Amino acid sequence: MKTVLSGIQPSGKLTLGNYIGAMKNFVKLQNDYACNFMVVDLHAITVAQDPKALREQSEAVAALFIAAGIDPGKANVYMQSHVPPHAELGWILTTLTSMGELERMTQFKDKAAGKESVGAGLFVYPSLMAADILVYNADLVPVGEDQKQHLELARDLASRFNHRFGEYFTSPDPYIPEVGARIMSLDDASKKMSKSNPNPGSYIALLDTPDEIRKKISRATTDSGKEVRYDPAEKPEISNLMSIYSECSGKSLAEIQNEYEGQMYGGFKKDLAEVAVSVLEPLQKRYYEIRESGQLYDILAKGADRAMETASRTLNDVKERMGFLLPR
Ligand code: AQP
Repeated sequence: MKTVLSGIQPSGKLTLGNYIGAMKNFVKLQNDYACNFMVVDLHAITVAQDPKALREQSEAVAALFIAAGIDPGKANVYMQSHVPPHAELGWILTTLTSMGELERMTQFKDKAAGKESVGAGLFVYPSLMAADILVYNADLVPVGEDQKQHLELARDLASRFNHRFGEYFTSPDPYIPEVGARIMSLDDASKKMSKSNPNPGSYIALLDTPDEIRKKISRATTDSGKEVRYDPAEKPEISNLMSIYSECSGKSLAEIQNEYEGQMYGGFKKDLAEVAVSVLEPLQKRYYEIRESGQLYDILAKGADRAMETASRTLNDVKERMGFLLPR
């Protein structure tokens, strides 16, 4: 069975962007692949996190994985920091990464823009992400469009390692959805929807109440015209809302366009809000059940134990190939 690896940072409230771009695909893949889905807490600390908030958000992300439909009996669900080989292989791969490669990362440029001081962790984060993937020799990585460049680095590091120390790592492929790979911000369609955006009106959080969802969608910025037409270049804002509609309803963009032909934005937005609520309400119900069940830590421990078996083996093999003395 081929292997899948992906993760989500507990760096804020998960958004509909995280769900559509990543989690929906996690659920699809779990039946056909050996899946590892992590809460990537080591990545989250590349920007400052309040300890209490980090704990709460970590539990929330783990519970949302399961609420979204990931079955911990099929897929390993765990905390990245509970499997130490991630951090150790991350350091090893950092030593194989050039400054130039990291300087070219657009996500780093975006996150560092306008900041007086930027942590070194944010800069080297793509090497840690490469380690996350390579430590399981993952074949497939379901991610949103924004992670494509980081995945390219993972492929380059795999082949660099293989070239220097002998064939070992598999070259991972990205698995990016055709629609919804980049859900944009509700207040500015030139930026992606992001959980760390300081304006909560810019995103729909998976745990927003139905009324909050309705309010946010009704206030979402729309293009100056009137037509509900999919045209990301000319009508980026309405196109973004149509992508969300399509992903939440299962209807194609063409079907949605036909359905709303000749209608104004108002009616479309009202329906979109109900479609989003119909996806999120049952997910939220499951989420609160899981949080109350007291089973979360047990699920995370089992997931980490299973992941650790492969990860520690890989780390030993890597060290041996590189000339480290292994403990006897
Ligand atoms: N807007 C988005 N559209 C589609 N996919 C998205 N993803 C994130 N935002 C969108 C995908 O969600 C997965 C988890 O992302 P992450 O938490 O590791 O970090 P991120 O990509 O930096 O996501 P955020 O929400 O923007 O977090 P912050 O604000 O903390 O940086 C990834 O597969 C990502 O592609």
